[in-house]
Amino acid sequence: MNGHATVSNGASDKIPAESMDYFATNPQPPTLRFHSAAAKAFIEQHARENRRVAIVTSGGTTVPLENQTVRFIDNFSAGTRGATSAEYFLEAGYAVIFLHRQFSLLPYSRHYSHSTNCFLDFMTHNDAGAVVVENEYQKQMSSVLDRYRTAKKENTLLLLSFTSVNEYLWTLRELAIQIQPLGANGLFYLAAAVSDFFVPAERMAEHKIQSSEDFNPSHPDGEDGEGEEAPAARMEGKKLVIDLDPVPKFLKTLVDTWAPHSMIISFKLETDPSLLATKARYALEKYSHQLVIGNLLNTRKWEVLFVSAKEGERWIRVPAGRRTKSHTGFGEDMNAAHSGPAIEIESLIVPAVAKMHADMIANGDPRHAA
Ligand code: 9Z3
Repeated sequence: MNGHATVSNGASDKIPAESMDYFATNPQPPTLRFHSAAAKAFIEQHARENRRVAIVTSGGTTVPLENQTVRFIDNFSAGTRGATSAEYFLEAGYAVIFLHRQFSLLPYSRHYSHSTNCFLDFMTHNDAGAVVVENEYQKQMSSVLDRYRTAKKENTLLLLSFTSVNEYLWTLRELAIQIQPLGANGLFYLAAAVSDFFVPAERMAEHKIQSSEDFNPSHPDGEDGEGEEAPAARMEGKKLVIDLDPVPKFLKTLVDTWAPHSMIISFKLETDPSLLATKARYALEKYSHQLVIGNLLNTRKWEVLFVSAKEGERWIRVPAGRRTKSHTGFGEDMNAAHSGPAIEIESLIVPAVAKMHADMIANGDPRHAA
């Protein structure tokens, strides 16, 4: 199994030992049982209604440096890909579990949140003094509102949040186990920007790391006086030194063990264009799932590379003149020559994914062919 040590897990297949160790040594977040209960009820409803369920992950994960967290490592993701894609999955008839970084963009409200599109800029008073939406935004806002209210009424959107990479991993595993009864009707769309490195619980400082040497415990030779390991983040002289462990490769476990019958779509993010296709192909081979969507940091809003065993490689692109850099999808076309309203790339990605999923359901997953 790609060089992973494995341990037997009784009833199920083999789980890479590092994944087992992770959950044995890093604490279950307090939110897990609420998330689990909410997901169970949601999945049961949609199983009864024979609806496909997409688990969409979104936003960046934090890596706390202290248990009582003051400082943490974070990344750039605002959750645009995830929040936008979730809307298109709903439009395609899926129920969506939106596993997102707390305070990142949300489906529907993304159109009017954060400082670039504050909802207050869309409001005014009418003659009677009531607060109303400005005339020019009525149509747009009414369409977003209708879709939002439909999702609420039909209970097709479940919002679950995480902050740290630990919360993300525990919740992802829980959702994968919960979604198993749906078989091939389940889909994972892993758009969250998950940290590759973390501070393991046993090397996490309890309290705020003191920047002043006068208030810091010393850790000679990386060990403290009592033979315990030094915290992963610590002061050495005047420097803050952080040594992180790699996050185990959970995609392998997700594909092989946690959700072997779901369709799994991972994203591969690169900054160097010459690496993107190679790294996406490598991920597909390594994890043997259905689809890798490659994207580059600087062009991710208008082009992505689909890499799958079934269809090979193909680029999906928003035509020049229809591109948007905004997270709202309205206006802000970056090109001087506009040739029509802006197109969100997720409106092209999600239907293509849904079609591959429908084919997989109709024809069976080649991974499970005898
Ligand atoms: C992505 O590649 C997403 O498309 C983005 C979306 C994070 C670029 P935004 O939130 O950005 O819309 O601003 N997500 C996955 C990135 C990732 O961490 N992938 C792992 C990797 O590249 C593999 S699962 O190694």
